[in-house]
Amino acid sequence: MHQTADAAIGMNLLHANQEGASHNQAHFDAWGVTCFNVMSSPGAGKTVLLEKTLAQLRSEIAIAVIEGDMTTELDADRLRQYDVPVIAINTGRACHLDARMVAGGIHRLATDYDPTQFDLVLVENVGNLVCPAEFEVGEHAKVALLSVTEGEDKPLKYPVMFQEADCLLITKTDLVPYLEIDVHRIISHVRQLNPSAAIIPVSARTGEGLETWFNWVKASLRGRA
Ligand SMILES: Nc1nc2c(ncn2[C@@H]2O[C@H](COP(=O)(O)OP(=O)(O)O)[C@@H](O)[C@H]2O)c(=O)[nH]1
Ligand SMILES: [Mg+2]
Ligand SMILES: [Zn+2]
Ligand SMILES: [Zn+2]
Repeated sequence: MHQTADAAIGMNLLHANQEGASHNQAHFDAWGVTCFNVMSSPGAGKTVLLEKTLAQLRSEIAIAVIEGDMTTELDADRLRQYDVPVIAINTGRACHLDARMVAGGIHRLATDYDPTQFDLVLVENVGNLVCPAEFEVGEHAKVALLSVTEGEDKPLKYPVMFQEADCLLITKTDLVPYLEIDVHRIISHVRQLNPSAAIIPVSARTGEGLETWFNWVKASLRGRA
């Protein structure tokens, strides 16, 4: 009933963002491109996962990356070594990518390349477990990462991210022996919120689970099945 002014402004922002997300998705659909929005806290392993993914799949799937960071092109430069188009977006003080920023990225992609040549656009979002889950950018699937060093309780404390995820990667499983953490408890917390997401424990260090992730990526490409 009663909405504070702040809540009303928040709803308007999300509504305007949703229109932008539909605009971006219409581009992706017209080009036959699938888009994943890759999200996590800072340091959970998004860029390393993208590096492994590009190394393994770029010969099979035409991939481009949209790389969001507050400042710097450090991550973008890491990914450029894989010879795929990487569009860097600096968000300045903003703590998430929004649809308008990503529109700028995909318009640049479409100016510099023939966008219909791509199968997949991977968007690496700004490190943050909160608002990236609410600001859609036109993605067809949300991929969330939670590293084992972050604690079993994080799905319960940041529920929106884990409710919205289509795929959850539990990362850095190589570190489990050094921690007081039970991966099964993480999984059961996620399942309370989200009965259907794919949940894949992975280690970029040992390679555990990466094959399952690569298969999820390939199976989730639209128009390929
Ligand atoms: N032990 C271990 N460290 C990892 C793994 N994946 C990433 N890291 C490390 O975690 C740190 C953050 O990784 P990064 O990909 O930059 O995270 P991002 O901020 O989510 O993009 C780096 O020091 C990585 O080497 C993993 O599977 N195992
Ligand atoms: Mg990164
Ligand atoms: Zn934010
Ligand atoms: Zn447009």
